[in-house]
Amino acid sequence: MSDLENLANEAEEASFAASTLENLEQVQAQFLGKKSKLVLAKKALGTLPAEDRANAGKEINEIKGQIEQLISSRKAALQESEWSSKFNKERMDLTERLGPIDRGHLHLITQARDELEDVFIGMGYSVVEGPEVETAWYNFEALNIPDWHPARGNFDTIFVDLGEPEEVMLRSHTSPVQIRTMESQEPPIYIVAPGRTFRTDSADATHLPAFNQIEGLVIDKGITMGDLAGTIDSFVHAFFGEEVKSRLRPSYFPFTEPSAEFDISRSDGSWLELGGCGMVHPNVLRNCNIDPEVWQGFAFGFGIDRLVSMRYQLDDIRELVVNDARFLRQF
Ligand code: FA5
Repeated sequence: MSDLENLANEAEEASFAASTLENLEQVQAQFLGKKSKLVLAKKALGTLPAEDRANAGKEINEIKGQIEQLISSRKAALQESEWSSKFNKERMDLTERLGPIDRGHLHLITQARDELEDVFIGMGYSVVEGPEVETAWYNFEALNIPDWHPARGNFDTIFVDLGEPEEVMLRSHTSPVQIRTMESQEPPIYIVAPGRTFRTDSADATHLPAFNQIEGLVIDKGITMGDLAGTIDSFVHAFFGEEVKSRLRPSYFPFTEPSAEFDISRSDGSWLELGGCGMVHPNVLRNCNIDPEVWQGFAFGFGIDRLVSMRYQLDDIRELVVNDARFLRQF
């Protein structure tokens, strides 16, 4: 029995010295296994005088209970630390990329284009696109501008030299998309066509050689100039707010009759020209095999870059293409 007295202390030391679960199993075998001192002692109980047996048995069981408890709490601690070191090793650090992230955003022009599309989609229009390189038929002739027509001079056209047989150019406005749409769709038609346009204009505070327009075309029965004025008014209110007014001024475009230019009011009381519009000329409808006796419509086209510079009161439209991040980041 005297051998057993220190056993609990020895087991405690040994189990703390075990640094892995595997080591601890060896400790367990050593102190509680078949060949352990405790088991041997139990077997030897029979050799004791009868009156000592009960006490000795009780003592052995107590020591056994102590050792079992020691080992099981050490086991829990080792398991915990093995798991946590495994988790730490396999863990993904999701905080690594936290902090200020410089993500950038859509360019002002793209934002405006998206918003314009949304406004017109809300009014029942669909969005269509056309090519940036056009033939004379689409850019001019079908739009009632034959080659002798002085109005061709108003569009400072950039030509592409591809040789015979056709005259090819970068489109000088988005109006050719009117023709492409009427050729491919039956009326009624309600479309807008945003896109890039090109002219030999030198860049200055209000002009760019490559700029953006958005074209609108409506072909239906019984459409009047009143519908056109009302549409432009609703668009201006939806895009700029209720306080901004619009007005139509008589003008001239070969592809519309009557034609007008439309302006919007500025906070200082002056007006800014945004675009042109009018009732689609009967010759244009006929060029697209649409009977002007049955169908009428209106068209409009305006500059998105002008609209953006008006909206954000930019002093110089060239800010939009310089792409200085310090400028762009503000919006
Ligand atoms: C046209 O281009 C006609 N196609 C518009 C139209 C469509 C009239 C349908 C009738 C029916 P204009 O040349 O005026 O028209 O140009 C329209 C708008 O484009 C101008 O009011 C202006 O806002 C913009 N714009 C024209 N040239 C430039 C330029 N160099 N830089 C920036 N914006 C420009």
